[in-house]
Amino acid sequence: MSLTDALKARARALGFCAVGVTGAEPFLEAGSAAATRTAEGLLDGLSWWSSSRAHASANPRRAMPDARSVIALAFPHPRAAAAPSPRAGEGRGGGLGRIAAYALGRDYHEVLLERMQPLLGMLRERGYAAKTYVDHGWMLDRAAAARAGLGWLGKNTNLLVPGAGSYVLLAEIVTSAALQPDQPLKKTCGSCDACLRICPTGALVKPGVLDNRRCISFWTIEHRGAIPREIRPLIGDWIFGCDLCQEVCPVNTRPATPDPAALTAFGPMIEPRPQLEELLMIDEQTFRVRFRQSAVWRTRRSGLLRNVCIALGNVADRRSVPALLGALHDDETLVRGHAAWALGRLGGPAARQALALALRREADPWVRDECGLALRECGPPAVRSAV
Ligand code: B12
Ligand code: SF4
Ligand code: SF4
Repeated sequence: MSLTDALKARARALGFCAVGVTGAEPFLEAGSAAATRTAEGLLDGLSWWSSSRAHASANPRRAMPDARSVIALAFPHPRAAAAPSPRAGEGRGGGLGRIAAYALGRDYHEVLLERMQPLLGMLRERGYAAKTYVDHGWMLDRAAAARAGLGWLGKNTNLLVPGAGSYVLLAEIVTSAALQPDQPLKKTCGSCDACLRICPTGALVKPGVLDNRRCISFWTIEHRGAIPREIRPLIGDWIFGCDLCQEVCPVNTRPATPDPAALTAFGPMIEPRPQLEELLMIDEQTFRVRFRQSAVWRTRRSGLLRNVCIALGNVADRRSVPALLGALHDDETLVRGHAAWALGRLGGPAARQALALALRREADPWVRDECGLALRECGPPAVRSAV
């Protein structure tokens, strides 16, 4: 068996649902697409992204000048069983949030890096150099996967793997070994445009082109600080990431059953539709225990609770008012300001009274602004008070 075939067989045995090889020459077209999109502002907001990173990420030889091949790998991640939305009046109120499927298990960077180690060992024991990339490395993961024939780039920008769909995470091994390359697939999305139509923010500005500053995934995961008021209503009940453009994708409706061993790698899953009110009450220690192993950790407690407040404002169930009143006293200004916004959306006498009180005691200028705007949104009090 050739080294290429042996590596592929081992990768499959390790739970990767697709594996392919491409040469280490730069991804010229993808690199120039990334550079153009960066220049057009479509990646604005990502503090760690830059034009030079776009160029560098298109060159697998950047960190290994003698690289000959790129092994592209796709690993399936767990998906929550489709849960029906809670009907109005059900449960104890406040509604449920939604967490993107890729974040439900253990942080995938760790899972994939672990799974790649035996492949690295196979290369290194034969004297070849080998370097791993998973997401945060400087590499265009989707371009590598597409050129190595793992799947095709969908109109929602995700890589679609035949038989497995887009609920996969991507990684690469750049190596000095000269492996047998694969050819890109000829498949396309055809006339389907379901993802473009479902996106609530219009983030998919053209087929295959995403405007980062409109994507719910960006706002709820990557953005630090306050979320612009005009974006908040569009976020719906997502509190970490967004899967809408994948959920409607017909390629994902009949995915091959992922290897149970591969799914075990992600460990116990967190709740995909957590109770929003309950989340709003978690302290730093509880957040640490509950999310330390998951990608949700990235938002820290303040970012997650900011998102929870927005979801509560969008679910707009007045039974959440007491929980939001508590959040007006949170130590984090980010949480207090977004709690005020949510109370403005819910309205009613209790929300109005709490916002008026908060306005009197609040010292932070931004939170004060949010309280004032929320009070206006609540409308005039039913009975005019003396104050
Ligand atoms: C920045 C980033 C984001 C940003 C911006 C996304 C974006 N579209 O650029 C935000 C925060 C919004 C985001 C969201 C998500 N992300 Co993200 N993200 C990344 C990251 C770190 C860099 C992506 C990047 O370089 N973008 C710049 C654009 C221009 O490049 P690109 O998207 O990689 O690829 C495009 C170009 O290369 C071009 N291209 C490629 N070949 C060619 C050839 C030709 C001829 C041309 C013209 C163009 C072209 O088309 C590609 C697709 O648009 C990658 C990891 C990585 N290192 O690659 C993960 C990654 C893309 N994300 C991933 C995931 C899972 C997600 C989410 C699904 C998470 C979620 N559920 O919330 C969403 C999906 C949103 C969406 N519809 O894309 C996975 C995608 C897996 C897959 N099946 O494709 C990746 C690969 C991480 C990983 N290692 O698995 N993400
Ligand atoms: S992840 Fe959500 S917001 Fe982003 S492009 Fe897809 S549907 Fe739109
Ligand atoms: S929903 Fe349709 S257009 Fe969008 S990625 Fe899937 S197949 Fe392609």
